[in-house]
Amino acid sequence: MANERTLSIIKPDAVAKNVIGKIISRFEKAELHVVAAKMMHLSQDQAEGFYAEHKERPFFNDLVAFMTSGPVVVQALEGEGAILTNRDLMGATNPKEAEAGTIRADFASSIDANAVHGSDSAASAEREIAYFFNDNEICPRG
Ligand code: RTP
Ligand code: MG
Repeated sequence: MANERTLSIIKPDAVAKNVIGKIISRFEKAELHVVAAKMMHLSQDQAEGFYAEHKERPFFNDLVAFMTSGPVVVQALEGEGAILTNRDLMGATNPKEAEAGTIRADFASSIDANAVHGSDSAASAEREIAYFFNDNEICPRG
């Protein structure tokens, strides 16, 4: 598998539950390395731009309201097959359908407050990492 980068967001519900470390620990155990990170409170424009692909979906306004409801932790993760590895660690979008032991099964409360975001393809990962980080904010592994 190729070395890849993916974008992860620890969403406002998980930050409020004080499980940032527990979630990042799952990435580390799966050999995903944090190569960029910042905590931020997204503006309306930042959240709308980030989720632009969902603009026409019925849940778009709720999604943006939720993502701006409190601080998030945005990270770029790097590792072998990082995009799929992260999606596997996250589990299904709806925590009721997420496999036991996944981040969403363990920490998410609902389909809206579902603890984490992860890029779903190489193209999304590239766009999403560039959306939040300048090149000089990414620290490649030594
Ligand atoms: P994410 O983008 O946050 O990593 O989640 P995902 O790929 O698993 O799900 P996606 O289809 O991209 O949807 C983005 C977020 O929108 C909310 N959602 N609500 N009410 C609904 O039917 C519904 N569907 C999606 C979720 O919070 C999802 O994470
Ligand atoms: Mg998605």
